[in-house]
Amino acid sequence: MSKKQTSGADALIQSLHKEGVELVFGYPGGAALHIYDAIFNQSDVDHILVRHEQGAVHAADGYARSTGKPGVALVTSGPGATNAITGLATAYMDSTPIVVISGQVKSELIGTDSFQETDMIGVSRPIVKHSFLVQKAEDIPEIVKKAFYIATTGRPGPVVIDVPKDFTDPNHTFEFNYPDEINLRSYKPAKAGDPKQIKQAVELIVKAKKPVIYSGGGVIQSDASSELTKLAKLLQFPVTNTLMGLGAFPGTDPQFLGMLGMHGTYEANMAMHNADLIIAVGARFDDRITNDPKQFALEAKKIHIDVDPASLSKIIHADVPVVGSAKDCLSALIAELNKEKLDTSKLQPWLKQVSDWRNEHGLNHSMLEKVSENGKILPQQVIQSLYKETKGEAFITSDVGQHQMFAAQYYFFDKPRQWINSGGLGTMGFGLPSAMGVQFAFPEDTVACVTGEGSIQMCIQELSTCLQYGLPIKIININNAALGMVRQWQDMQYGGRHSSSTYEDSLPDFAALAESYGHVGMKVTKFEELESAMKECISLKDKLVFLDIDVDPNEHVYPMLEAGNAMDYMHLSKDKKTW
Ligand SMILES: Cc1ncc(C[n+]2csc(CCOP(=O)(O)OP(=O)(O)O)c2C)c(N)n1
Ligand SMILES: [Mg+2]
Repeated sequence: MSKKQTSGADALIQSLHKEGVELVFGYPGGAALHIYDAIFNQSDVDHILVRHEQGAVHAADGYARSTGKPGVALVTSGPGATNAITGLATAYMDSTPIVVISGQVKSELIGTDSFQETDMIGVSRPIVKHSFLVQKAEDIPEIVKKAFYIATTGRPGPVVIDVPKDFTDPNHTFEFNYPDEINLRSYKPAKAGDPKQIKQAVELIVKAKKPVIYSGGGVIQSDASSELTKLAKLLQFPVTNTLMGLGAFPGTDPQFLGMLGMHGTYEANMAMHNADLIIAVGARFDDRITNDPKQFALEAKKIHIDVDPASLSKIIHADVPVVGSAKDCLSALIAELNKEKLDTSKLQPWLKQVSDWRNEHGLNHSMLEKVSENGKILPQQVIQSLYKETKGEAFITSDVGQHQMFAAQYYFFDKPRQWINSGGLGTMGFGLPSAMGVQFAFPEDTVACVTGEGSIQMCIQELSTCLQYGLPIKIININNAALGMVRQWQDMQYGGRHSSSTYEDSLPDFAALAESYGHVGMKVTKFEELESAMKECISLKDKLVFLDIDVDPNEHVYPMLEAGNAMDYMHLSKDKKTW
């Protein structure tokens, strides 16, 4: 019996189905219309119509980050493709596995400045892990197979498939075969670490007196949280997570020091600065961590475990570089350590020191207990109230700014994939669409988007998507009537000159705006109203609630590293610093 004949468009959708894709987030247009018709004619793959292509890519990204499965977005050529660029860069910087399919003008028109033509491959080249320009319809199944393999293996990342319209034409059909395997000669991601390096790592570990484990997003990406926790428990070493790594080690565990870096806790940054051994796992020593790399943790030996060999010794010299997935390398390390007689008693002075640092200048985690001196709601109190009402179990997405840092500092993430934010690119506008991706993947769970009145306006059109698909996201708008993080820098470094960081009374009534989109809008201005409003917001299980909370506009995020110095140079409050 002869196999079914398909068009390129049908083959594309069937290939997605073969990859286990259930949802595609997208927005149609001319060059993608054959693909949209193919979607209409089947029921294996659902399409979610967003309101802006940036929203589609962030939604696919949020889906990928929360599930560990690749997310998929579909856009048309030209403006559709360029609108997807910020989403691609966001996924690239945080190494998330997504596949973005862009329609392209007919192959014969490429290079002629035809209507809605953009060189998507060229424009996206520096911000994708890989890209494919389809050359004939028959290649589509193999390209899809390769795209998903590349996006999800090694250091994950976004892959673009640019499809000229003629290769999806329903009048051209061929026999559909989905390959079982593909062979990519020049791409062989490393798995387990080299046993010699693992042995060297063990030698450093058993000698260490002042160790710290510094783990990042790579641990979450490789589903290595349980191995990381096992290692930390075995060794009794303190653990700090990067912004991207929060949840990889339980946030409520006493061994946890909190986040490190620019707005990391005092104890995490002090532990890093004074350590004699740093075990870096799935983290890349970026500038928000190291501050001045020349002054970074000078006394510490560094073991660096990363799946991407290009990350090793890129910024900070690795005494023991270990290339491989965090999961496999940590398992190998634990197995090797189990052969040793470990003496944790020699760590006691160090653990006491770390605990003293925490007692001295740690974050105050009981701010809900009393109203602030000026009577205004503090942003930290909003996060604590959210934590309390969601029992620490919600998925939290965030935007970018002060609210993001407060969420990272004050919500304790006990599980990986619970905290979804744009750490690398720092994309305002990420919060709401990424929450849509999470809510689609976990329809029964509470998904809250912690945002600011600045960020939410960057993708606010997605409120309409949320109504169409009944997504009951909780939007927690920490409204300080300013681009708060910009203003904080202006306060600290530009003599308080607030150049274009406030809005001159031009903000919308967010609660009314949400209502006009068909959702529930609530406004909170007084501390006494905060907890009951939060309770009501979270309890409205089937509704999107936009909770707009006026907070003290003068609050800053602390600690904050002093630029150009070592990690122990921290501002602790408006009038206290460590030097
Ligand atoms: C797309 C984009 N543009 C500009 C910035 C620079 N930026 C970082 S934080 C910030 C202010 C964010 O304001 P808001 O969302 O109200 O958060 P807040 O800091 O007030 O909590 C800006 C403009 C960015 N990160 N992303
Ligand atoms: Mg703001």
